[in-house]
Amino acid sequence: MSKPLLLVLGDQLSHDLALLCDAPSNAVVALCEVDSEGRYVPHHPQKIAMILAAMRHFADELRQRGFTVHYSRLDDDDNAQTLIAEAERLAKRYGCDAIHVVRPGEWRLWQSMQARRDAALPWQLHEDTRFFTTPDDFAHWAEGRKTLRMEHFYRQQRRRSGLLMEGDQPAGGKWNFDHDNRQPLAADAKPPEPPRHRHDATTREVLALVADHFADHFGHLDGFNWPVTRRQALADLHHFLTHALPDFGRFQDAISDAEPWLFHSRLAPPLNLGLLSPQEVCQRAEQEYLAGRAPLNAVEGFIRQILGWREYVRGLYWTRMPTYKTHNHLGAQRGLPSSYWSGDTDLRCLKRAIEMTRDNAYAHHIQRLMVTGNFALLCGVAPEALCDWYLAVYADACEWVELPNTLGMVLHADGGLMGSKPYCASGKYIDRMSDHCRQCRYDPKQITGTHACPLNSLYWHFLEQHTEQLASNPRMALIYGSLRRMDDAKRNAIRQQAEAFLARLDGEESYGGGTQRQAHRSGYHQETA
Ligand code: FAD
Ligand code: DLZ
Repeated sequence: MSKPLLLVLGDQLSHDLALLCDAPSNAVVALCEVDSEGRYVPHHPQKIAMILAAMRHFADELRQRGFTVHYSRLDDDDNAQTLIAEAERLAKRYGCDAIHVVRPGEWRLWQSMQARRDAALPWQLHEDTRFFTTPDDFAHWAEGRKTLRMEHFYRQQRRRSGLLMEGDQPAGGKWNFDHDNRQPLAADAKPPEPPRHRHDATTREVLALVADHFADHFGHLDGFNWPVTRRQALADLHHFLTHALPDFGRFQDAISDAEPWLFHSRLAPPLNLGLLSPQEVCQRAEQEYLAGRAPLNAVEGFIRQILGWREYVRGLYWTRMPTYKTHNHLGAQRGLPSSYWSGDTDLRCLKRAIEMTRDNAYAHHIQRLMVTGNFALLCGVAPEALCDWYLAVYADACEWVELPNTLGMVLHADGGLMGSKPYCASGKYIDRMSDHCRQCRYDPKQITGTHACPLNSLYWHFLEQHTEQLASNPRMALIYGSLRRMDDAKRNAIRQQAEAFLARLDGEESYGGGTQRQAHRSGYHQETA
């Protein structure tokens, strides 16, 4: 009788994983802590601790449910320290004749597993059924379309799922309530404090292990408060629905100098790990609307992020890889500024986004898109360098979701497949949506001079540099009209201001052009070696 090894990865911690539901009684379930997964980019210690603690708790739950489980610990002497090698070692040890695994969240692993389908010890890959859509569903939707706009995909997702539908019409008569969702933080708004999770012996042991092994990585473990069990994740979901969802919509785009979480859910890590399902999260949010406890603009905005954006970027990733990762439409070549690791910058908005990232392994969407993302876009940071940073520093980072957001949405490197225009912005945007500029040494109203906000000259410089690629875009017509109307003296002054800033940036140590990036990525190709 066949005896399978069922490999459960660190972001597949769901009891309804297809592999576990259909497991034969002789199956051995393996969860493997391995050094290479912690280092192929220098993951934030909070992210590593969250994943390893969640894996250990999940393994205990599986044993309680009667599964035979092998758990490889990071410091086991015989640990092979890569997922492929460790799974094959365990399969041999337990006399298994095949290794089964659900589609991993990153192409590099998927590719190395696929390559072993016909090996003497064959790997068998199973579809991940924990999303609203499979990559095949997305490919079917995309077939024959000239553009792949999220908004069109999202409408189909609403119809298919029935979420926020009244018959065949969207609840409230509109698909999208975003025009109500663009307010800066009101002075009297009080974002709720996230609930604190108790660290049991398992979590404490992992925190000590990670502190010991990954002390050289960006970030720290102080205040670690990510959920590591389904029970803790459900507590976070309940807290969000009760205390933050009603204001999620109107303050969705707000940025604050002091408040890291605002009215965001913090649910991406437990969703991506599998502790929560996207279906249950969306259904619970819809319930709040139906019960009259949260307004439609908030609930629709929230559900769109999960039912729309999350599924859409996953579909793009799996249908466009591996070439997607190589796109660089704007020819960006600069290394990652060293301030992304040190937080050492005079731009208050950038400094606070990086500090919050270091302290929490979290920054909300608008910080990622319009602060760290916008600055990198305007400076021409190379996609690979920026993608590696986002993949490393956030607790929720996984390539299937990180790559389209960074390469496509932030850097416009896919040439507009994902977004019809780049999200470039000057200091004026940051001033409108945040309270950073009041505490910054730069003035968002000045374009040139020692006090001018660097984002202003960088913004015009970016537009000028990319006239060929962007000026014919109808959505950029207005801004290119303003650029054309600028007199030569002003244009020259702006160009000089931006180039002086970029020259200073190039003088600092940067990451992404060569050896430092290679060092951070060592181990990246170990699986295929
Ligand atoms: P909320 O603001 O509360 O949103 C609710 C949920 O919607 C999130 O938990 C998430 O599951 C989903 N969501 C929201 N926006 C997006 C989006 N654009 N794409 C996909 N899902 C979305 N999200 C990740 O999960 N992992 C990543 O590695 C990641 N990298 C990103 C990199 C960049 C450059 C940008 C601009 C965005 C990235 N995002 C990523 C999307 C988004 O920023 C995070 O999902 C969100 O900030 C997580 O915080 P939250 O749970 O409080 O989200
Ligand atoms: C991110 C991560 C880390 C740090 N460590 C492990 C690990 O030791 N074992 C494991 O199974 N998974 C880990 N992960 C998550 C994997 O990197 C993730 O499963 C793949 O990137 C595919 O999404």
